[in-house]
Amino acid sequence: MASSSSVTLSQALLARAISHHGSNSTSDRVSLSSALSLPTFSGLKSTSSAAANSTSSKLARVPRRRLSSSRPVRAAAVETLDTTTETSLVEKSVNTIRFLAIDAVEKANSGHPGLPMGCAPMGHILYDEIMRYNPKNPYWFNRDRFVLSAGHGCMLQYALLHLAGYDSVKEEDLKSFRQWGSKTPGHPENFETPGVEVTTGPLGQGIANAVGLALAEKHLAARYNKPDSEIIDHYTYVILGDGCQMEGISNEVASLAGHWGLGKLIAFYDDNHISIDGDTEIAFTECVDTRFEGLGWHVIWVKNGNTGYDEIRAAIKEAKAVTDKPTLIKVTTTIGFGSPNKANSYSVHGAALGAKEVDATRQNLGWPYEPFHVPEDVKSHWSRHTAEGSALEAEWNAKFAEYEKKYTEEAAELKSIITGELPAGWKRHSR
Ligand SMILES: Cc1ncc(C[n+]2csc(CCOP(=O)(O)OP(=O)(O)O)c2C)c(N)n1
Repeated sequence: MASSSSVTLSQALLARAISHHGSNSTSDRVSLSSALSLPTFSGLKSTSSAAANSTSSKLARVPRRRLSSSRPVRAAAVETLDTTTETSLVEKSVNTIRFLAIDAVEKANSGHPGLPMGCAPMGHILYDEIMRYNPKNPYWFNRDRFVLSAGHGCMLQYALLHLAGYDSVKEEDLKSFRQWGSKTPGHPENFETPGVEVTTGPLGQGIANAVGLALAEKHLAARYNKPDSEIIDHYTYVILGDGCQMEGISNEVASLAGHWGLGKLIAFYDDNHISIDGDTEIAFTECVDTRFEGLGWHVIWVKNGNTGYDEIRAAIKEAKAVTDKPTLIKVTTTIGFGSPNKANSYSVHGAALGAKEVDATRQNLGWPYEPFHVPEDVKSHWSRHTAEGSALEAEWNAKFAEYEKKYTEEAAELKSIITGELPAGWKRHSR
């Protein structure tokens, strides 16, 4: 069982967050009680990658690498997939993410389907295999953080929160995408949607916030971790696109992250070569890799972000092994992956595909389901995150209770930082 003090800590966190969100709903209170139940710790499973790669060779080509002195101009892509290939669970989950995004944007007749369709594989791996979080308590303190710096692609984040079991993004919320007052606004808002860490949309801002989150982790770890208890230990993951890379602020914060050696910051650069106006060849041809290396980052290139699940997994493993530098994983993807006539073009960046192209994409990816449908095997695969998340939090609560016994002063200080409550008698001390 969690100690009463760790329960108090959890409650304080949740209460503060709920009041911050202006919500006092029953579902939030239910979330708290499930967050505090303590099922057996089962550890995180990873999905099989062998099956996932079985169709890779048949899938679409990857855009050419940017920046060499003789840059070739890419031809517009037309992707065709062999739909008779048996679909593995990972691919099915990835396609679920793609179609939730396609369907929500279609229903709203507004939004950005291209990024979620291209980034679904890295999104799936992050939320299903890598990140530690508790969907029933989005405010568990030692959770991994995720920031979608390319906030326009927010249907990616909403689909992931939905699959992971966050109460903030139910099916009806996906169906209310971009509607007034919904939990799924056109860009992620941390005060609207529990599970969204920071508001993003202005390009470059998210990566800046992510640097701040990673800095906070490093600072708190340095101040409160003890040789026998790493009480602060979480990663910050971020997805940014070409648009974020073009913004000056992203370079400034990347410089600071490199200077500070933020080893637990892992950024995925969605290198899809398309931006709002067309091919990046027309305006953005710098070598991002060498720039980041110059800023003190470890840089990895995943050449096949569309279907290279193992490549993505290996890159994350390598990134975690580099503890003294932040890592940029450049993931080359195809924007609008799976759309036969719009993939790899700016037309899929910020507009609904249109009924005809949605049908063609369903055909192309072999997706026989109705809009917003999550296949049972995908649902059941993801359902384990609720128990696993509660177990992770319970394990941390127990660790904190031990820490508190040994390091009373530090624990009190840390609690005060986490909850924002000032220590008793602070007025007296401030004079
Ligand atoms: C600071 C800022 N300027 C302009 C915009 C408008 N805008 C939204 S998305 C976008 C293009 C983003 O391109 P990219 O990151 O390549 O996204 P992708 O095309 O891959 O979806 C722009 C210019 C913005 N959101 N923020």
